[in-house]
Amino acid sequence: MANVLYDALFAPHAQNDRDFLILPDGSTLAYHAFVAEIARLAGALVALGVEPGDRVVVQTPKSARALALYGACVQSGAVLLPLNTAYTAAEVDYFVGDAQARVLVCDPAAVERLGPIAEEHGAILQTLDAAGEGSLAALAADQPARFETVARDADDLAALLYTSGTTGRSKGAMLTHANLLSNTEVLVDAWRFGADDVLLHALPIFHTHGLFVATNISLLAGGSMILLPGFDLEAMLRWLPKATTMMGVPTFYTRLLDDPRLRPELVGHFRLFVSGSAPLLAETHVEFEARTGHRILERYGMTETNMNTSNPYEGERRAGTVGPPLPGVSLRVVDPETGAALPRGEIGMIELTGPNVCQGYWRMPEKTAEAFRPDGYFITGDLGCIEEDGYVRIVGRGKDLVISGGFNIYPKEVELLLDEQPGVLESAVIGAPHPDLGEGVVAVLVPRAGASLDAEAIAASVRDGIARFKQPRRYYVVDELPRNTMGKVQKNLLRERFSDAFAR
Ligand code: MCA
Ligand code: AMP
Repeated sequence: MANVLYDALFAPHAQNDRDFLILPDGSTLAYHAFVAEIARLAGALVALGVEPGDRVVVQTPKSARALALYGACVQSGAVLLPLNTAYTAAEVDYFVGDAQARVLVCDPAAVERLGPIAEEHGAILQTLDAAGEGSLAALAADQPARFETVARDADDLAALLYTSGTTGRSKGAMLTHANLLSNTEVLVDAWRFGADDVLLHALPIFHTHGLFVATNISLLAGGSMILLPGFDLEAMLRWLPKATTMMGVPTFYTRLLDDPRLRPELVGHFRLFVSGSAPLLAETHVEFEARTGHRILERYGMTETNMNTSNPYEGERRAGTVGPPLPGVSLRVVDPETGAALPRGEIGMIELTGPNVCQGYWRMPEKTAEAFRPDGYFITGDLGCIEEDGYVRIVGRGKDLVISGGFNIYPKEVELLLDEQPGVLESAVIGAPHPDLGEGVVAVLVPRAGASLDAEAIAASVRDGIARFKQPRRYYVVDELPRNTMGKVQKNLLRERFSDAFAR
């Protein structure tokens, strides 16, 4: 039976003897073995009662089996909901409840924290650890290496990826089989991926970049991936000579540049370096070329839209731009107030449409309606312009968002928590330039009359509420927040004032 994504990405490899994964200890996993593992995991999901369309929430360390679990969700018709491993129990609670998960897969070390959450929401708890072992692995081991693929159409959901809103709760972007496959096909072609490519994979597998862009492209092209648990500089330097391509957030590149061992000999054989998820400074682009001879290919994407634009493989990779729209993507820049299209060169809101754009937000029709124009264009919240020759330049964000090391932090969520702290009248959370992470999280606090604030005590008390990467790394106390005549906090003034919060 037809299953759009499975048939394109996984089924063709059922008899493929070539290596798909190269693991940190040097061992390899052949394509056919990966497909068999997917079948066993799909059998395990069905044995647990998973039915087509059910949500499977996964918060596990990165491993070959965790990656196979993505394939298993596709093959069994389930909807994968991957979660950042840094999320606290309170955060996981929301996702499991909102998505009405059938299964929650977590690290065995998290069972005590997450067991009650699974129980409360009627989800079945399973485990997978960093070695890919756990109750789900044990269940899968008893399943056959073949699984009757569940039929899924182009418009059926493959994944729910949550992104926070500028106000209020996190929203699940509904990604269909067609959304994911169409983008993969375009990127394999645009970036010339082939079966001889070896991709150095150090990104997390709970976000689009590591999960869909890197993995789906490798699968469709039939290439292999060196699957590292995360970004470790020594491991990167060890593995770079064995790879031909790498995808990373800008922090990957600045960290490599900070090491004198990044020399042309190390990467002379490389075919392609891709950067995305956060702005790559033009100086990083220039410095990387000077040090290695490679021009990083920068592209622009979003959880809701997959990849939208890309600098060309052949042709000029222009520093400070994200390149023209990818084939099939129609992109325009409009006046944020009126929605009127702006001429080339003028800065406004970036809006786009194409087969890559998600179907809206899970069970939030009003949020979906707000995110799209009546003619179907998705409002990205990013500000930019289209240069005369079609290259897109992102110049800022119309949405209140901090991107730190490629992770998104929505200030509102942090501010709500800070405002609850004793002695705090109000707060503003901003991003300040950070030498390693691009932006770092800064909290500006206003005390209640007569109160004196203890930043350390406040930092300690927000610790269990939100993931570590969202927690402010600098606290400042001010008498009042700057406001415009409408009473809105002028964060641009705060960003200027605290721009050196993380100065080297
Ligand atoms: C780790 N920490 C962070 C971050 N990561 N703090 C702020 N921002 C971060 N991104 C904190 C930890 O809590 C810890 O704090 C300390 O830093 C060290 O943790 P560790 O895990 O050792 O950090 P790391 O391994 O050095 O990780 C940094 C990293 C990682 C390599 C930049 O965050 C990363 O892999 N980021 C990639 C994110 C990504 O894939 N984004 C794509 C999403 P403490 O020591 O105080 O406890 S966007 C997307 O998918 C769209 C569609 C797109 O366009 O691609
Ligand atoms: P997310 O919702 O986590 O997928 O983050 C998407 C956001 O990351 C976009 O809306 C942009 O603000 C930002 N982003 C992604 N790629 C780039 C890039 N190459 N340059 C600048 N910003 C980027």
